[in-house]
Amino acid sequence: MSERTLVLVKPDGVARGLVGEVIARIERKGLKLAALELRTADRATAEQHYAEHDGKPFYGDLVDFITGGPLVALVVEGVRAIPAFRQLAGGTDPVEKATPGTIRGDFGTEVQYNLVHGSDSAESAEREIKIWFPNL
Ligand code: DAT
Ligand code: MG
Repeated sequence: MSERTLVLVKPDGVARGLVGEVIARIERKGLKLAALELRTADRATAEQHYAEHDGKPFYGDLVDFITGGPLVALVVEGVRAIPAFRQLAGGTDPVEKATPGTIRGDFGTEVQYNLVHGSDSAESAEREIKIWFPNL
C-alpha cells in the first residue's frame, strides 16, 4: 500500500550540491515526489520537527545546524516509502552505521552532518508532513 514520508535534504546536503543526487536515488528506487520546497527553517519549525530530541546533549547544535541555511523539504510517496527511504539514507552515523551504497554512507563522515532526514514511522511521517506542508 502506498504511503508518504517526510524527507529533508539538510543544509549540509544543499551546500554540497547533493540535492539532485538525493532526488535521483529516490526516483530510481521507484518512489514519487508529492511535494518539494527549498526553504530556510525557522527555529519554531526545527524545534517541532526535532521535539523528540529536546533535552539531549546534541539538541541545541542540531537546531542551530538545521536552521543555519537553506534545506529542501520533500514529501515522498510510494509503496513502503517510509522504510524504503530510511534504507536509502543509511544509519544515523555515516561511518559507523551507514554502509557504502547509502546516501549517508557514500557522502557523510560526521553524525551531525548526515545530509538527509527521513521519517521513522507512520506516526512520525504524519506529524512531520503537517509541520512542513500544513496545506498538503
Ligand atoms: P535519524 O536522523 O537517523 O532518524 P535520530 O532521529 O536519532 O537519527 O537523530 C536526529 C539527528 O540528530 C541525526 O540525524 C543527527 C543528530 N544526532 C543524532 N545523534 C547524535 C549524536 N550523538 N551527536 C550529534 N548529533 C546527533
Ligand atoms: Mg530520527
